[in-house]
Amino acid sequence: MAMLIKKAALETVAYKEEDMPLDGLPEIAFLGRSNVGKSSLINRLLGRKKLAYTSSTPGKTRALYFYRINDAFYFVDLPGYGYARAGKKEQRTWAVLIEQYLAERDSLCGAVQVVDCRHEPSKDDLLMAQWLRFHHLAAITVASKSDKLSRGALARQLPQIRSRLELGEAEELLPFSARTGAGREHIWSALSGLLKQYQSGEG
Ligand SMILES: Nc1nc2c(ncn2[C@@H]2O[C@H](COP(=O)(O)OP(=O)(O)OP(=O)(O)O)[C@@H](O)[C@H]2O)c(=O)[nH]1
Ligand SMILES: [Mg+2]
Repeated sequence: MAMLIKKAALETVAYKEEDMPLDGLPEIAFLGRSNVGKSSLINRLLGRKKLAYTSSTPGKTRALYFYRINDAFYFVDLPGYGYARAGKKEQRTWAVLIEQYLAERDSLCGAVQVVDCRHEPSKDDLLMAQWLRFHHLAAITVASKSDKLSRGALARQLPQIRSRLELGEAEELLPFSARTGAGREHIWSALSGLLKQYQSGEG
């Protein structure tokens, strides 16, 4: 069942660690290549069409956007990686900020890695998946833009994505379309699981 969203609002746009919220609410980070549909996924999950900024121009999300939900947890929309047209220096600045956030943030309870269901995951996608596993960060993988493939093509694509990202059998790979909303409920139940796991580990 989808979660009931009573409140959802942008709390903070963080360009550095000092900008991030201090209230200790659990956070779920959304990761993936630029233009893969992270912000669209957030909007669809929350049932708010224009909360997270989306664009057909890649590389638009350049900071960490903290969305506070039901005064209970945050969704954190991270800048997309692998955006070639950003300068090298700018790419490094993002990489440091993101890596520091993922490695050190105490209130981070899980990550959603988004890949485009139509394409073989990139080297950056694989590195990110391996990094998350290495750091024992609970993660689910979402295969976005499923409306762009037929059912058959999607069914053929999913095992390939799974194998390329070296996902174990117990790890979730969930197809999703921000256009139709298909897959939304499964993602919510996985996210509820991450939040519960975190809350039970805390006390
Ligand atoms: N058909 C289709 N288009 C989608 C879907 N999700 C996102 N898009 C489109 O893909 C483009 C990028 O979506 P965003 O949500 O802005 O992607 P992002 O990952 O947040 O991108 P950055 O912020 O640049 O890293 C937009 O034009 C969206 O409308 C989907 O499920 N289906
Ligand atoms: Mg975005």
